[in-house]
Amino acid sequence: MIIQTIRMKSVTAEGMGTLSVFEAEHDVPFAIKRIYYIHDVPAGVQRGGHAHKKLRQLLWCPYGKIRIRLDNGREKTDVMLDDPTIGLVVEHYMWREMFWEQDNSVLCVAADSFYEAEDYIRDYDEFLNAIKGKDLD
Ligand code: T46
Repeated sequence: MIIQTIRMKSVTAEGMGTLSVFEAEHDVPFAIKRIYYIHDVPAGVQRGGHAHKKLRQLLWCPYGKIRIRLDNGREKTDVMLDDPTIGLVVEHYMWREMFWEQDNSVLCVAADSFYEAEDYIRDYDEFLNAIKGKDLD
């Protein structure tokens, strides 16, 4: 499975912290239409458990530690988001599960489309059927 990550540009000011930035279309391989974030999550919680038909997203964790399990129907890979300067590109037809490894870790997401409930596949067997015959990475 090909895992695409993006390292953000970071500017550190001595003793004053770091500013990290990515730009839509320049650093992220799509135009961004929606930003959301998931917060106030206790450690041990699992979210996700779905794929998208069209949606492409960039996930990053500005604070804490979140494990992302990606499953393309043939293989599964875990990616640990514990570095605020790393973004993970999650393409369509990729089953994802998110595991909160640390209290109050924040998951930020930049998405290429507005929210559409119909774009979700929330049943794993339906996901496996949907990817049959598709030429996906
Ligand atoms: C994803 C992972 C990484 C909205 O009303 N608008 C929105 O833009 C979103 C993203 C969600 N919602 C509603 C839909 C549900 O009633 O918020 C509720 C929680 O959504 P969900 O259970 O899908 O949350 P997660 O954390 O399982 O998944 C979310 C995204 O939905 C999903 O696209 O890839 O984060």
